[in-house]
Amino acid sequence: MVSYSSQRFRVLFFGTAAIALISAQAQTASVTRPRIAVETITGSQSLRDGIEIQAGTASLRIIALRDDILRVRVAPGGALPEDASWAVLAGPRSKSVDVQPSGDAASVGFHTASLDVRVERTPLRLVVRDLDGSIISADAVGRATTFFQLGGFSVYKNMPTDEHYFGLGDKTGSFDRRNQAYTLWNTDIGFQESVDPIYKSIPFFMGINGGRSYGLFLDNTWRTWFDFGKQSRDSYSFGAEGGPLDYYLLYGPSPKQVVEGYAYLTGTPQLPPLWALGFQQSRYSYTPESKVREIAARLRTDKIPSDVLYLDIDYQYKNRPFTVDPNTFPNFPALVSDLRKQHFHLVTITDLHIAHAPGQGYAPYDSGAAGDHFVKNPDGSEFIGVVWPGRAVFPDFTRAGTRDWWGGLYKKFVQDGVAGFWNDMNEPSVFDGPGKTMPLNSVHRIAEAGFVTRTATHAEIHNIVGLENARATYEGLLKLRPDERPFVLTRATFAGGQRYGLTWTGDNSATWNHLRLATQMLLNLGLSGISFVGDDVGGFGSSPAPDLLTRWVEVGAFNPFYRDHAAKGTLPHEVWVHGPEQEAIRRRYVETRYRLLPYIYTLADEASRTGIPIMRPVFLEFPEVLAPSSSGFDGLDTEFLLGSSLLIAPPPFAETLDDYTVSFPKGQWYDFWTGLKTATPPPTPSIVDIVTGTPGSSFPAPSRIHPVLDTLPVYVRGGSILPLQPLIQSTDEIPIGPLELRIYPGQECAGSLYLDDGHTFRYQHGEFLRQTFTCESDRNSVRVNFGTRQGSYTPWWKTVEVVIYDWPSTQADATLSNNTLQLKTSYDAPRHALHILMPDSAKETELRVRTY
Ligand code: MIG
Repeated sequence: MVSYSSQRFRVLFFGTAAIALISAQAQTASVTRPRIAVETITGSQSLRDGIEIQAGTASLRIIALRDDILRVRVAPGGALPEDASWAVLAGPRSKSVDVQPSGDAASVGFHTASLDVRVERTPLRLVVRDLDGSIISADAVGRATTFFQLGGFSVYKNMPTDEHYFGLGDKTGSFDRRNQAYTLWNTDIGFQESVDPIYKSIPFFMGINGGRSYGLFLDNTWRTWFDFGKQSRDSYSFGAEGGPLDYYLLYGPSPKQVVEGYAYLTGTPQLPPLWALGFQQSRYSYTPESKVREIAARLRTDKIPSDVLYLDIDYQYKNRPFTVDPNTFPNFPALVSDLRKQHFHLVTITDLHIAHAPGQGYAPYDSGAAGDHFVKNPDGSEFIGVVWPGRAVFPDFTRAGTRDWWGGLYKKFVQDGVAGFWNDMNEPSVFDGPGKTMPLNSVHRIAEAGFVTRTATHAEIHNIVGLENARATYEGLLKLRPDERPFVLTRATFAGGQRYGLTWTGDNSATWNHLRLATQMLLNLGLSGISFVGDDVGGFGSSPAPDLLTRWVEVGAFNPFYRDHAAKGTLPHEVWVHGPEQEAIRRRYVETRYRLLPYIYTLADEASRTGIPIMRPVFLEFPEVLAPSSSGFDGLDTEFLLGSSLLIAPPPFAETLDDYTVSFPKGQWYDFWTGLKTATPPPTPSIVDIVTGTPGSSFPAPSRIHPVLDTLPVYVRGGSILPLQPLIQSTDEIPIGPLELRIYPGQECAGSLYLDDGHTFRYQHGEFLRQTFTCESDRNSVRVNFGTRQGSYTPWWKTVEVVIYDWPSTQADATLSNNTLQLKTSYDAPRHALHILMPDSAKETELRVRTY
């Protein structure tokens, strides 16, 4: 019998009409389709770069894109479906490496330079090992591991007892995804702690087990699901309601390598403008114009460093995207330019729902209808759904021409000087639609390089609407302002969304639990390729108590995207609203953020080149904290790292006054605020401890902390070199004074610095500054090496103030390798810190400091 599904793939060759017919059938006839289990190998052929396998009517193809990345495609019929992707870049999909075929009576497969890939013949099981023979990933035992049913599929894999799972974007629930199950279906919902699904779908996760990590990315845009041990204790599983079974296995072994492999496939984030890393103030909604001016003025007079203000939907005329209400914002261009003079960048919201307003002179509708850019009903008419403007239509972002048209809608706003744009409601949210979105049989018409030109139901496209909406905005802005880095903030997205801008976690609430939850959500987003992420500081829904807002402003200062935002109807929650005492604390954290911008921007550059997130779980830098023997490491889901140097340890239950424990990863740590070393680390573990894996033996003693509202515990890894700048009130301001380089002696002491003009693409043509630093120290001396500077960008500083922590005495001899002069030093005794002022140098220089 030829299965229904294999017919479905065969008809691909007959063009779009047949596809439309079959997919229409797929929605009605699914119940009658048989289940096809992929159970026994019936044939196989080695390929230069992998293997092709037949299993009854089903077929499998496993290709080694790199020695450490496999692509696995399985189809219920003989032909694989269309090779196209919204998430994986065409480059990596088209490259592959030579493999060495292998096989025996029990299995067929191949080796790459880092993996041993075998498919056991019966029952059919894919087992991937490293070259030491340790299993990285294996299909489940004792059950059918892959089957097709009802137009979709399910895959079951082994779930070792000690394996941990991370990723899937900003899903709620616990940090480690183990023992939880998730649905990926972009949904507009004011979420709570265990609400699923929410706004984004990123079908990528990482498994970590005994120091070995791998990633699995399911490249499928339909409604998908992941189950890490809810359905079955010994296996995890994933599947989709339709579309191709097409997944990638990425080998580490370190978690960082997995993250980099995922960025190789789906792209690294764009380097945002520097101002996007500054403090941002928003509200639903600041209106009228005078309110916006008042907020801007207050930020400046209160000296709250800040860079961005937002206009939420109420600045629009009748909530129509790409309009401005002439009553409340009568002189919009003047507002934008006045704010700019006060060093504010303005970001305006532009939702995707275009008001259905034919014949009213509303150009977005008229031009969109003329260009046939809107999603259709099955009968060919425009799909209309109710959202903020009332009845609205929805651009079909799967059409390159539609994205182009959409991008052009920004022209006037860009001319007026609006700096960035905010794409909300792009799940898409439809107030009167089934499941608060559009019907699943709404019709998209894919017209896109790399894809067969065809229709697709909303069931297939739903999860990528936000991704392609953000892309349309991003690419449109690039066209309108080719030498400015676009700023796009999107709520919904899919795998690969990092290519088109920033995202936030959506409608959180002003509760302590949401502040706590945000950390795991942002960490998991970062592990899912999206580095530039934040939450609504203070909580979107309801009004935060003073202490809660203060804590939130403190923690947010160390998150990548830092924006205070609140819902309509809540009390104001700008930093000053609870009086001068609270404001003073909050100001100190915003100021710290600005002083740290050289470090944070350096991390942004690293993220844009490698995909390594700015905000990192402790295990990304210290995978051993997940080892079974380290069960003593608390704080995995509440502590986080900013880059590799800063450890942030918010109180896990900050609403209480209880002491709590800060767990330190291995090495020496310093208090960021005092510069003092934390309690001496315990002696190096004995060989007996190591062999028996005594819990916690490789970590310094944890610290008991009493939570104090004005202090967020932040620590610096010994061996760090941190660049800081003098305080500025916005990123427009050129800092006055020396660059500060803080040296925290310790093992493998190093740091780096990246700088450019902060907003153009000239950095891609050499106009940047990159420098690395190393240091070596012993009891009596520290040597700091300043590497040769790369790039042609001229920095703002003329002098460098080096601060060496843990310095033992007032006495110091400081000289440079290229100069015999004694440098001026001063000693900050309470902080054990030696300050040295030295001239800036672009050439390799060594600073030598001795005590006598
Ligand atoms: O239905 O534009 O998540 O940040 O303030 C609410 C108004 C629509 C939801 C966004 C929120 C924004 C709000 N929007």
